[in-house]
Amino acid sequence: MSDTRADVLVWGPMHAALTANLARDYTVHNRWEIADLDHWLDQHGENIQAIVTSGVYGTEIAVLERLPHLRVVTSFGVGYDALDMAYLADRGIPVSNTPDVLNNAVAETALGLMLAVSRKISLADRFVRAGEWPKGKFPLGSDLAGKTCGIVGLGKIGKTIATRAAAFDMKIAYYRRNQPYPDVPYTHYADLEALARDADHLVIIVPGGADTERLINAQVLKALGPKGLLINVARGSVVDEKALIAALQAGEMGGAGLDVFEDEPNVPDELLSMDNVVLTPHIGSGTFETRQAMADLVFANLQGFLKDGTLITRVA
Ligand code: 8YV
Repeated sequence: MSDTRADVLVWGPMHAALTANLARDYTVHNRWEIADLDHWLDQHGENIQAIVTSGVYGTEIAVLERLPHLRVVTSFGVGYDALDMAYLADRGIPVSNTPDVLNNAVAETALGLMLAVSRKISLADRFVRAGEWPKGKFPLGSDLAGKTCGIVGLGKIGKTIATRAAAFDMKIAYYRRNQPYPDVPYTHYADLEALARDADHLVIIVPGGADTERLINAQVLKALGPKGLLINVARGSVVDEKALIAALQAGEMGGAGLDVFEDEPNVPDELLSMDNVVLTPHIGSGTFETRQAMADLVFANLQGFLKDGTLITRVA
């Protein structure tokens, strides 16, 4: 079968450069534009060789089962918890993601949220816009300097966050269940609650999925204490959102900076009304430079695989 006009199923709207590259080289089918998917799968399912999806869109086994000649899944994003990895592995279908190219952007988002929450920047902006400034003083914030940044998930993005937080003169500590990493200078905690107790900012950057589901539970949030701040740039699933709301309502923790949520794009009403919480719409990797690099990497993976079976950044 010729690889040049391979049939590719695209799961949801993608970055414009990726969309243009796909349209140039392949026969593209946009899943979200297919009115009768069941009928379409009967007609075209057997032609599909590749899927392009994202860490947000994921996959769906009921659709994958109707693609008997599927050979590869290329995903936009580093996290692949929304993809049916076990099912794909059973069928021997490899998956690629976009690691590394987004480390800086996600780390910058984490630092941005840390600053926004501790210096009340979103609240200060609302204060000025509402004409409150002439009427009185804005409340004080807290320094990052001298505080402890506790990182949950010291992978590549976690380390990138660590170097940036260290540049703000923060002390760096991290949680790892078992042994410390041999090659990092930061303080290791094998006990997550102990890290939460000692951290001023608890920054979550572990992969999503069953292993980390609700890792940040009521006990961890309580351990953070009334001044402790939670920063989540990982996945909503990692934090028990109901427990988070309860801890914030009870004043058991100081505040939160959240880029990810349990049921995106829906954000619980309780959070919307809290002034000590900064909310962003999953913008961790959302910069021009990074999204372009992610788009290029997805395309390079797809092209490489369909040409000669090479996946540059293969997950599994
Ligand atoms: C999204 C992310 O994938 O990389 C990840 O895991 O969460 C993000 O980069 C991206 O926003 C999908 O559009």
